[in-house]
Amino acid sequence: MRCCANKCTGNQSGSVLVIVLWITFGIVSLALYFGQSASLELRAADNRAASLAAKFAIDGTARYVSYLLGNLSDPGTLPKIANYQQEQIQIGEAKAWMIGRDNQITTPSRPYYGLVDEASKLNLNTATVAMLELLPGMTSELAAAIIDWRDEDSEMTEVGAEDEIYLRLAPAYHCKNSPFETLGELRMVAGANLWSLYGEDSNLNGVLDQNENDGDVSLPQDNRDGRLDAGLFEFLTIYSREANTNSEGTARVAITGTGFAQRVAPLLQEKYGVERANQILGNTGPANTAFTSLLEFFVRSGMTENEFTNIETSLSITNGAYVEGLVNVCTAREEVLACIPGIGVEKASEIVAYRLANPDKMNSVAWVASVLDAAQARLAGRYITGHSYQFSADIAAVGRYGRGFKRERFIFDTTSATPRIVHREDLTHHGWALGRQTWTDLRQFAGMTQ
Ligand SMILES: [Ca+2]
Ligand SMILES: [Ca+2]
Ligand SMILES: [Ca+2]
Ligand SMILES: [Ca+2]
Repeated sequence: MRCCANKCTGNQSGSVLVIVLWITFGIVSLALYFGQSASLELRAADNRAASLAAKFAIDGTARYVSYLLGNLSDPGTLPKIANYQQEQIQIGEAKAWMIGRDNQITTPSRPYYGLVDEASKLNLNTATVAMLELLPGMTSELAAAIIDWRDEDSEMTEVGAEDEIYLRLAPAYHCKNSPFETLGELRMVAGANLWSLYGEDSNLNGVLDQNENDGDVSLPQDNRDGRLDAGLFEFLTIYSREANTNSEGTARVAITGTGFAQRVAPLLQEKYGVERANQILGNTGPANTAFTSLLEFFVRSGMTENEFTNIETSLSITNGAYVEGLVNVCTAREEVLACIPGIGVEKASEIVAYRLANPDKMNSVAWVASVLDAAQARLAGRYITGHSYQFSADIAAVGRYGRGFKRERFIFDTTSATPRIVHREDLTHHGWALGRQTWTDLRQFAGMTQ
């Protein structure tokens, strides 16, 4: 019996031990769970704080850009890189970058930082179907559908699209029949798809990122040829326009229509004296000659480039309030220049080479006459300008330790005295856009400070 009692006591002690062990295990698990949860909560709060800091950095950088554009020493030109800060802009614990474009390089492997000139692109609302068709990645169907989308009528062009196409879609919608108000609207036009709009540049940073040059290993699909085959978003804008006033706010002198000589004479006399003014007007031909562009006026006037550049922003080819959609020949990339009649693929590379060799001339359209002959200049003139008044700031920012990545694009219009933000768009969903090196640098910095 004693033996049995001892055995029972031993069994009971064993059971108690197991229960105690289970309870201890439970308490430790709970402590670990709450510890882990608190740590995750802390991390999430830290990320939220970083992303808020990044957002404030973007807003701060946008204000900086607004100030910069409101105080340009040379209005109508893209600010020189040396004159402002465009990368690693420190705002509190956050840093911001302006993702730009180097229009002299077709396939950059690392981001270029700076403001982007919207007039360096083709204007979706004014480009002709022939010009649109020449863009890389464009099809004749999409080019025709773009014209049908923006024109008032519902008469379908041969390969285009009007209501009868859009109303058959699910969900159905109407053809717009009025100008594009955002570039993103292009997604709704028949024939547009991810490939035609983005090409290989899935994060729209103008850089050939690793996943954009690895074939099908990761999205997007790409041809792994070491070149960035950009989509239409890269080459198009809807914002380019010039006010029909000069930098002092006075109306420009229209050189179209009859009686242009009487209108231009006072300006020429004021700048260059009566004798020279008469010479210039003598060169331009009969008093009622109409010019289709400032470049044509320059070519026929026999003025020197300097003489013309001094009065260029006082002249205009319209009586309207604005001239819409001219391409800035001083900043446009080769693919855009190739779309312009009179320039084309043949002359586009010569234009780019001339720009590189003559950076000091890039505030006028006059130098183009050194690259094109008179007939080509006459064709090209009505589509080009030497000035820009709309700039985009594609601002990316990170908070503490490189966390909380955010990105927004702002379009600034400087045609009035105070720059206005005419469009603002969140691009964060396109993912990391600052290149591999910045990613590595930020991670290393985080490792050292954490
Ligand atoms: Ca239409
Ligand atoms: Ca890219
Ligand atoms: Ca890929
Ligand atoms: Ca490629």
